[in-house]
Amino acid sequence: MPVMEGSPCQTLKELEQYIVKDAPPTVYYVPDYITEAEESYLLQQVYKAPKPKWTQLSGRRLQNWGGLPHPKGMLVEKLPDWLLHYAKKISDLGVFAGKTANHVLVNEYNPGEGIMPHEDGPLYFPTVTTISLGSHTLLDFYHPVSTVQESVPQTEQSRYLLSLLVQPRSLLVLRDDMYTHFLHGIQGVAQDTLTDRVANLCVTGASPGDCLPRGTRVSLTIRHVPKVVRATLLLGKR
Ligand SMILES: O=C(O)CCC(=O)C(=O)O
Repeated sequence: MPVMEGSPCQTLKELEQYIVKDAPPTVYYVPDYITEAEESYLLQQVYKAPKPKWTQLSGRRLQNWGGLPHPKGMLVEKLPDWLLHYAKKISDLGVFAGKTANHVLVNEYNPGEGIMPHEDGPLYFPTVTTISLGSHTLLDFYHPVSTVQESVPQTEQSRYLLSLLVQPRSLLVLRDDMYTHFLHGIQGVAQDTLTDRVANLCVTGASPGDCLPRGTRVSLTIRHVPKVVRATLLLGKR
């Protein structure tokens, strides 16, 4: 790493201090997990990637690193050093049950962009860790659509659970029900008005009623894909 690092927590025990108590199990939110110098360095690396590395989707663009997760196993591609460093550092917290993260999605959202409510699904170890760069966002959580017939139609509004204010340079860790049961998404808006439903508000220095204009946010979503196939196996050993 070419820049001075910040390390507010290095063990699972230290991570426990950052549990968001007003959310269902389990959310860890670590403000200033990285320094401004690390943030600039990571943004430089993201924007140094060759153009074809980007995939444009409606509402965001992304880079996929590590391989494409697949039910039959992900064909592993080594992470570049700048991502491997953080994959190892976060894995050393013990959040992937002793395994090392081998997959990173880089998402870029301009103001007004977002991602539909979704689950991350069974191809990943059920923990997601996210470093945010460049701007805040509001990550919203929803109850899944109920399969029992309800008397009133279910809407995104009626399924809404809570939000998390995710600030630049923070680390967010979601596991347990917050990973496996609830859906998460980001509204495609250009500014966020905070409410008392933001579960980590007290550690962000923000208040209900605050209106935060969004800038361009880049998220590094760092995960472990347990089922992998290696190129040497596919090609056969000589
Ligand atoms: O950008 C984020 O923080 C969320 C990304 C996400 O939900 C995903 O890549 O599945």
